[in-house]
Amino acid sequence: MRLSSYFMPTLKENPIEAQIVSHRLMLRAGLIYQTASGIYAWLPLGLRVLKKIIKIVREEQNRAGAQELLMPTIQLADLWKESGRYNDYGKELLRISDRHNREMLFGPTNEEMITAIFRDSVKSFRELPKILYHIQWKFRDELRPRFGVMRGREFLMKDGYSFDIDSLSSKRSYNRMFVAYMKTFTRMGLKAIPTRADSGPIGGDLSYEFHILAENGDDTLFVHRDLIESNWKNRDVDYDSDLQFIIDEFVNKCAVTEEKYDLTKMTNDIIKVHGIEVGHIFNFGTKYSKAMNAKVTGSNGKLVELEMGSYGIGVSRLVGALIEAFHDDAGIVWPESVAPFRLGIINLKKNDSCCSAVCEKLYNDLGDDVLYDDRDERVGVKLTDMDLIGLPWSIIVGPRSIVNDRVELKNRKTGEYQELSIEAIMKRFAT
Ligand code: 5CA
Repeated sequence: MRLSSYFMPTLKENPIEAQIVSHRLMLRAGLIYQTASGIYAWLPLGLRVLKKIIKIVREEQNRAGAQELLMPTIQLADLWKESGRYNDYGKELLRISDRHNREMLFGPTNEEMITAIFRDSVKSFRELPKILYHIQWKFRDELRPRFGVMRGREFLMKDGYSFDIDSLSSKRSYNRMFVAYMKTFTRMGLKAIPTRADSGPIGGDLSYEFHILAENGDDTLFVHRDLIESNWKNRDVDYDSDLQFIIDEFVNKCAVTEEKYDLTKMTNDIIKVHGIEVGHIFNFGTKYSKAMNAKVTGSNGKLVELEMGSYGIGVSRLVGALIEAFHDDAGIVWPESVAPFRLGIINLKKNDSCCSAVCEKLYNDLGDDVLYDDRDERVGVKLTDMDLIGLPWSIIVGPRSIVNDRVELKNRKTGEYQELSIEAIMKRFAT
């Protein structure tokens, strides 16, 4: 992409409405635009990050055996009356009606809809287990939307749902998702802490939240020191094997949300910290299948209620959480796996034909994941903007080094510059 024609409306000043650094930087770097309280448009640069996050989420869900579908955002209220949540959900639920005065709602989550789909399509235990997921916009009319995309009203979620014949098999599906979540967040460069939590309006008695530790985190947690210091490495996992031993690495050490705080279990090793909830998994047994009469025939020919779980990842929230975790005074410092572009090219002298020719060549040869700052701007502005938007690498092409066929490579994270030949650059970054 050429920056001279790219739509990237950056701001010089800090927007006063933004209270935390990720919200400030998302507005300043032109990632999002607020259209209403808690509702954002994703501008091109922000959308690229969102898509990279989606790709990782999708790959890890598929790897764990989950299958993608896509359910609508608008749901019939009747479904929610079946489960009883139409009354329970309260004002967070955006209730609407169509031209026939039929009661509808903008989905805040999809347990009811997926249960109905499954109930009407699957009749036998032979078709189990199944995990289905989608990545879809949700709406929750939050009382206090704040911190930009961190607590929005409209937000993007990956929500998955498992269907099993009995609780043992359901626990296996739950374990698969637990491990898939650890792999997903690790690939984004994040350290996620699985934290025992309340299940709230989703229901059930087994639920873990996945938290990124951050000073500005909305949630208070009590976490064992070892978990904070641990460094979980991504690894290949055989999803058909017993995954419990991986999960035990985490759940054997105490990490709880404030609601689960129990003074009698606290020791000196347990530390009070703040976290951002980026994922939440639930095993709620037959709560929805019972209420909605979702049954299959078991191996003995008798009808059994489906055992279910649900698994959420805050896809749009992750953009904010990542920035909370990765920034410095100059701006965002994206990990490579989720950076909007992997590489920037800065032309220090646009009217120097040699500099421009080298930039053009690098830009044409290095693939799609490159942002070329070909603007007629001062060098200072170009360098500042590149730091603000936080691309992991930038190639700086200036008249002095170019005479020796060399350019500078800047590492955004360390701030280090390295002079390299054009050939070496090509070798390193060609895709
Ligand atoms: N149906 C279940 C899981 S599929 C569910 O809705 N779980 S949830 O309520 O915990 O939401 C899942 C994830 O969505 C949360 O962990 C959080 O990361 C994200 N999320 C929830 N509310 C918001 C919000 N208002 N703004 C941004 N992200 C949110």
